[in-house]
Amino acid sequence: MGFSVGIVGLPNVGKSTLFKALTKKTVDISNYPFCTIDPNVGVVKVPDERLEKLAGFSRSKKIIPTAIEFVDIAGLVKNAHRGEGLGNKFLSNIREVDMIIQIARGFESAKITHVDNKVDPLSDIETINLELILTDLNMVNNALEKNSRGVKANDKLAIKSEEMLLKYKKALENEQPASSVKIDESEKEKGPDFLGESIIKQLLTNKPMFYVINVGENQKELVLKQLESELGKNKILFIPIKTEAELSELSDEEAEILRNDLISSSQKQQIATLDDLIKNCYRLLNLITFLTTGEDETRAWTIKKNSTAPQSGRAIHSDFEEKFIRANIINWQDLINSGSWQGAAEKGLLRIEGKSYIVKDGDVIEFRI
Ligand SMILES: Nc1nc2c(ncn2[C@@H]2O[C@H](COP(=O)(O)OP(=O)(O)OP(=O)(O)O)[C@@H](O)[C@H]2O)c(=O)[nH]1
Ligand SMILES: [Mg+2]
Repeated sequence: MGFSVGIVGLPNVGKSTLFKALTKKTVDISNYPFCTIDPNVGVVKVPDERLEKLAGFSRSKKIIPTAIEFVDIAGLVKNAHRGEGLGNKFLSNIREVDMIIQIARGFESAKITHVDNKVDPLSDIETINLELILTDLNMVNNALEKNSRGVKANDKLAIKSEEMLLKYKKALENEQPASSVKIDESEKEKGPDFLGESIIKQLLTNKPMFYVINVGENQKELVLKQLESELGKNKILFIPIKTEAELSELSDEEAEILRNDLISSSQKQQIATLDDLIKNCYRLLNLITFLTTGEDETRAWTIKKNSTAPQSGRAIHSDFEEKFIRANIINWQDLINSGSWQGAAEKGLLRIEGKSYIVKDGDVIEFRI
């Protein structure tokens, strides 16, 4: 199961610099059959401190982290929704990803031109958000038109579709994202032919998104605070992308030492790292990790929150879902604290779980089929 994150923003804001820095944390792609091979797609490992510890416990020969794909999407310009600057192509690249990180420029530089000739991250964000909203509005309007014949013929599903699409049209016309529309679950499931739902799934502004402000080295704290209150604290990360790109050439330990030198302690509170960014994507996608461990390898697997044990098994192999009988499950920390599998079993910490068990983050699992 692969998840992908699109890097979106105006031209020249640091998207490719961020992409290159992220792909320094790249993984051996042969372990991830779901991955796309494309120069604009990078497969990036999800940092997880538990893996080393668990591998030490099991004396594993290999550690295989879980991964997310990042897609470097070319810069959008004003009127991209009308096809300006190859807009249609780039917007359709966004349609394919599971979530969006939107980059806005916070750094000053006389050498690097800004498309609007001013450094104003909020205005960058407004421009991009409006393009995404207008793209969605086009899509909803086209769907309404296509649907109108069914409505005229009094088709029940078409009438339902229209009701639903009109809610989205109204929000988008008010420059609100599709994600702001609240839809009752009972209104939703109308079968695969229900046009309304299939369109809504494709809307760009329905995807999870957060903002990354590419800050300069000496960014004023006050400016950051103001952005935070405008956009919402949990929707924004401040990252000095160029500095992080340079640090990504170093080992994690060296990078941490230099980062401490470069960024003052008062700023450090507000400044995020690439690892923070990756973890934030994971969180917004509602993903959790379960682990497998043995002498050959210790490995992390990505699943959606609230997956059952058989559904989780599918991350490894479809047989683990289809032929699932039971699973032996223990929290990773409990396993290490117990000193051995045997010790964990004696303490009653190693449990046998059936088909309806909901897997938790940090579960170590042995599937039985
Ligand atoms: N001074 C400074 N320059 C930066 C920073 N981040 C990126 N740059 C520079 O800005 C220029 C554009 O960066 P890119 O990463 O290529 O920008 P982009 O968003 O991918 O641009 P497009 O692909 O054209 O949309 C490059 O010359 C970078 O070195 C930064 O934090 N500070
Ligand atoms: Mg670029």
